[in-house]
Amino acid sequence: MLSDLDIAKIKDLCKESRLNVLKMVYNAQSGHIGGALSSIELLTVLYNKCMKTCPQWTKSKDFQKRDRFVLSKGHASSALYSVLAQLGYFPKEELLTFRLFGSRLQGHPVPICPGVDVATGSLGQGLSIACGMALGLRLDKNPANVFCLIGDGELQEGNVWEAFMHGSSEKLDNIVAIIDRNRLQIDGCTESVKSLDPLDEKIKAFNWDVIEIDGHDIQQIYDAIEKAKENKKPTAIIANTIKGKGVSFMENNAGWHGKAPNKEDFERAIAELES
Ligand SMILES: Cc1ncc(C[n+]2csc(CCOP(=O)(O)OP(=O)(O)O)c2C)c(N)n1
Repeated sequence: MLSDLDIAKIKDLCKESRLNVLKMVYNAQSGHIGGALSSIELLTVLYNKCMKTCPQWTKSKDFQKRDRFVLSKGHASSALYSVLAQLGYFPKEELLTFRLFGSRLQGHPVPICPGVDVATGSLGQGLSIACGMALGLRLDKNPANVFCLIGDGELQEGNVWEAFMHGSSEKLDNIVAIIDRNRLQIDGCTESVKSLDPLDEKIKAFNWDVIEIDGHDIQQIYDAIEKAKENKKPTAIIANTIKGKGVSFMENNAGWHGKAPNKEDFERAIAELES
């Protein structure tokens, strides 16, 4: 159970990350806002309260013990970079180099960025990579866990379902898939592009346990991840979220999937987030 103080601190971090995402995408005049904003609470709780990892471990013997994270929906990189900067993986000033030539903070994550283990962005691949990592850790008798954040539109890639099949076939109990169920993809509603429901039953049929939560509720996110870590089966958390969460005119609007705001939209969004 998180204390009220913990929850207040996480909320402050989330607010700062929403502002960072806006500033990064505006400054670069390119990037993906909607799916970054929907995943802020998930990433913030995961990294600050659930994952065993720390930037200082990079140079120490503890490095191999770190929990791993795969951002399968790599286009939400701005949200991940904000969380990593808050934790001290690199200076916060570097956030404004997002998507610039030569920056460590590319549009999609690459391992030159401190805290990033794997290059992602080509949708559908992350859960397979995460299963491979989880299997490798088990073979090494390493108790670390692997977490993988997947978009719901991304679930339309067949490779994800091969990975679900593999995870249960190998009885991986050290992997947690978190699905950002914002119900929108690049072209509109997931249910009209290629229907996913009943998503929980489909994943259960692949012999994973499923926990469904409100993906903006900090306590629910924490409880679900902690339960998944203890589970003796691979677990998927379906996190119901709102694409563009926090900015009224971006919420539930597929048009803000991959569009940079102009000056007027940017100022409106910042004013809303700061109020
Ligand atoms: C293999 C592949 N095809 C297409 C794209 C382009 N693309 C980037 S994001 C996106 C939509 C993803 O939707 P969803 O997984 O629901 O992401 P979210 O709504 O969480 O941003 C697409 C098609 C890609 N990155 N990779």
